[in-house]
Amino acid sequence: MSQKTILVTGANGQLGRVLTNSLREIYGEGSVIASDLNFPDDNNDPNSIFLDILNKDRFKETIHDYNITEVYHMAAILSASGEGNPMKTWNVNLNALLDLLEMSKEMEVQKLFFPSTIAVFGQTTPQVNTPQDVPLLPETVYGISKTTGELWCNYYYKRYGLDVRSVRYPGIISYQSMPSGGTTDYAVEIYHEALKNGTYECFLGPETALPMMFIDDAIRATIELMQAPIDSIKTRYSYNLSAMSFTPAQLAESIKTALPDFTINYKPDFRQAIADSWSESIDDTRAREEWGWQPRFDLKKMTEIMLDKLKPKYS
Ligand code: AKB
Repeated sequence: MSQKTILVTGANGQLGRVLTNSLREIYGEGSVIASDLNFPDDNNDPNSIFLDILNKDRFKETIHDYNITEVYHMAAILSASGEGNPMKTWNVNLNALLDLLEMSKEMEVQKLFFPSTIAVFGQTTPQVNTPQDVPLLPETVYGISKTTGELWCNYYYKRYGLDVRSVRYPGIISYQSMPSGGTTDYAVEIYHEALKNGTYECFLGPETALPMMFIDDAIRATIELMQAPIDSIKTRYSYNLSAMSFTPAQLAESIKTALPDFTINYKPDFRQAIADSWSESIDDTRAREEWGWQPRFDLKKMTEIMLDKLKPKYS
């Protein structure tokens, strides 16, 4: 067992929850402190704490009081919600990261994980097989904050030697909790609605291809990156990360193989423009070469698991 003490911010979010559990399986329950603004009413986890990351003093005290050596900074406002309150999104996604980078430099934090996203891409980016190094011109405040965050992470590594590691997550599909505030959320909602009502109204058009990833791959990527030998991590802003890419129509077809009566209709809203500004698919050669990344789940396998896991909830 390692001596590290880990803090997960945003630990009640879609990724944070599953990540916290996986880290506890590896490092032990008491070595992973879960923090968030809200937890479920029935939460009885003794290692969970309320933490508002905009409260800098409290953030600092938490790192000090728990002797935190590693932080997975998962707290963020996602693309669709972010457009509702750009200044708050900037504060949460960027200013709190800057506070954390500064605290990490001054305190005992040795390693930091920063989740970036395909939202850093924009109209200047080749949309198919988007390479690692491309001009970034994001169009959402979420994308702008994550692009800037990547640059600051790179700066703290180069200037102060802080071991910051990061991936650009695609849309994440999970059965453990509902995502909220993202443009890729349709790809989770659709499974719930298929089982509950047999039909789904999609807020993106049928041909909108986006990069996606099953939660198990996303969590394994995060942990493998953080466990990789320091010399292998040569990219300090953020790694492109890829598993699969599909459209709402293709996802609906895959659900129909198990639920033939499932129907879908399309009513694109403001999230269509956000999706249209992002990549369709990602080239993650750099992650594969530098720290051995390999996805394990494709659309077929993921659909089987999603329907299997969610079925008891609706039957
Ligand atoms: C979102 O849709 O905003 C997120 C993301 C792709 O980062 N899931």
